[in-house]
Amino acid sequence: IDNEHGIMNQETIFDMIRAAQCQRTPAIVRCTNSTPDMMHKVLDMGAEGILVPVINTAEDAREVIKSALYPPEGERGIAYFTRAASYGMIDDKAGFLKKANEEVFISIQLETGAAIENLDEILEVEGIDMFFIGPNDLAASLGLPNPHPEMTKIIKETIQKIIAKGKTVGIFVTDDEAAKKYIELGAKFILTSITQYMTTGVREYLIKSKNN
Ligand code: 3PY
Ligand code: MG
Repeated sequence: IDNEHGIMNQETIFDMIRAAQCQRTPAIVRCTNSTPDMMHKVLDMGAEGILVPVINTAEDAREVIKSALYPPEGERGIAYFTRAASYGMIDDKAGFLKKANEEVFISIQLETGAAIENLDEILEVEGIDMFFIGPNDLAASLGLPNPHPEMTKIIKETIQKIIAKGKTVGIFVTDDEAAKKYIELGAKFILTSITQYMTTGVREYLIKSKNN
């Protein structure tokens, strides 16, 4: 549920989380930024996880962990009346906090030259479940077009480094070829946007209708 670039208010995000879960699909919300209030809100709504953009340093990554976990591991504010806490219908409060910390899916986006430079330290941060590469921002940050052979090399090396640390990689793709390529390289989480499939279809349709 993309609330970095998607246009949604909190109620819409809440509905989308519930709709996903009705289909037994875990809901992961891409936050607008790394401010704690955004993460707290969507986790209180009952999202299974968060994806946090533009993480540049190990310190940034640690801040995300702090926001996503309840004490003692983190600083997530506690409320037992939220949807995440079954609206107060829990008896074992300590057990609830522990389980929430164990189960929350925490992922961060590596999408700047700084993140690539600091990758080794970022990968040392305990508790990040997935390291997601954002090729568009990364290319812009490095002053490169995308696609570009240098981008391909950097992305491949980044994927290899993440996997060598025993961690999980995710990446954004715009077509099935790229998805296949990154899955072969070891990516386990593929993010895409439906809009481009619609616009590609519309373009093909317009070309065909012009030719007829
Ligand atoms: C990027 O490519 O920068 C992304 O964040 C993809 O979602
Ligand atoms: Mg991005």
